[in-house]
Amino acid sequence: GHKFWGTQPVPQLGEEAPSSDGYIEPSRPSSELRQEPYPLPKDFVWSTVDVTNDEELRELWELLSANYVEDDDEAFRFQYSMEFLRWALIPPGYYKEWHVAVRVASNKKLVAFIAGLPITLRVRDNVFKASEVNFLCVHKKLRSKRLAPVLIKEVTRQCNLKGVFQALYTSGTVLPTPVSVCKYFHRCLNVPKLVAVQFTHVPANQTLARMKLLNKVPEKLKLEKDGLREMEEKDLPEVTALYAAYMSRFGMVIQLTEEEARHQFFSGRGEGPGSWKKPREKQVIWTYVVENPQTHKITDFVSFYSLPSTIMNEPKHNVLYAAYLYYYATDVAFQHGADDDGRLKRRLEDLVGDALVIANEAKFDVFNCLTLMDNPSFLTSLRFGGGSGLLNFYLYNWRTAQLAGMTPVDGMP
Ligand code: YNC
Ligand code: MG
Repeated sequence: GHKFWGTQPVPQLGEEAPSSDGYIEPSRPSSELRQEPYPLPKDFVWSTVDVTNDEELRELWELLSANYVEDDDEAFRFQYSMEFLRWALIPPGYYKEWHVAVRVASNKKLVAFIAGLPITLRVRDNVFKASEVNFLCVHKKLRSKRLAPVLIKEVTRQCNLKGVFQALYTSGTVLPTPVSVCKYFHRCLNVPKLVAVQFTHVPANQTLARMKLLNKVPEKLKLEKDGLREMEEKDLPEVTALYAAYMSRFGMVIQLTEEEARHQFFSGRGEGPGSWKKPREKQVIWTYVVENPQTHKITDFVSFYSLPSTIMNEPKHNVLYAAYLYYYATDVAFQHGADDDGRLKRRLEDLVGDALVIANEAKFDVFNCLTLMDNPSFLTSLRFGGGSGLLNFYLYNWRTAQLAGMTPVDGMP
């Protein structure tokens, strides 16, 4: 059983599909909310991490670098950069109270963390304020002491105090109860390195040379003639509108205002624009648009982010440089019949194919994505291979029927 999750407003395992969508517990006025933090084991104190302060940001980076998510074989561990953490944790309207930390009382050492981020979420027909919960981490030496439930309750209390009673979160761990499950797919870019660090292996009927050849990425962009270039600030209104229109295809979507879109697609960018060719070190979030050369309309955009992993127990290589497909959109989706005659699929192959060209040019080792949005349509043709990892999506205090990997919801009520 789930001693903690069994007490929380989440659908319990084996529960029937709900007949209608809605909250599990009603929102409460602040006068009815608990005003004091939850008790911590002695020797520990509540704190926050101020990620606008470089020293505190470094403390968080150190905690996560040594203790955050690892793969099942304990071969790789996420290594979020400080720039990434700063970008991820301070979107417009963020609350410093939602960056919940636990420190050792005596020396103030940071030993646990959880973050909530304000979002506007649409689940099928309902739009509501929610908290996106991420970066839950307990130091390895403090594991299995039931600290995680205390962190979760405290971040929930902090969200409630700001009038937010729903949350979205993802985890590799299976908990009550996923609203959707996605599988990780990987596109090998640097084949020799990926084989050397055992991220992948040469199949029995193949050679390394053959595998390299099969995974060779073109040097030229498919959509350059159509106006593919790095996103600029002036593109924001069009990118925001294109994002909203494209995302209306899916059953569960984070809605973005123009300011939020600026943060998600533009602020994490380093210098630029210049050539589409950039070194990997330059930025966290990479966003490209297609500007029609005649009409100057933005017809497409594609983005990915840089999230390296530490390679454990491997003498020659220490870091796996991974790019993750983020959001994209194309106005081909709104052309009559494009879904049916393969036009949308071909456009996405070109658009995401160009993201592969850019990531490869920037010397990323691998390009990852999940089976959400329209991703399943281009995985095979762009030579992504299925990985062993799954990512479960969860909603806190919201009931809805399962979503199919966030693919378009057919027969939506
Ligand atoms: C997890 N990932 O089931 P039961 S993902 C949620 N998410 O409770 P203890 C988790 N719950 O089953 P440990 C969880 N992992 O008895 C475990 N749990 O009911 C549950 N790993 O607690 C678990 N980061 O403290 C069990 O376990 C209870 O010491 C056991 O700590 C867990 O960020 C953890 O994978 C994950 O740092 C902190 O293992 C630790 O093992 C660790 O004895 C490496 O806890 C890093 C890692 C998780 C990444 C993520 C999303 C987190 C979502 C949390 C839920 C948010 C709910 C919404 C709140 C806001 C609501 C509003 C408004
Ligand atoms: Mg614990």
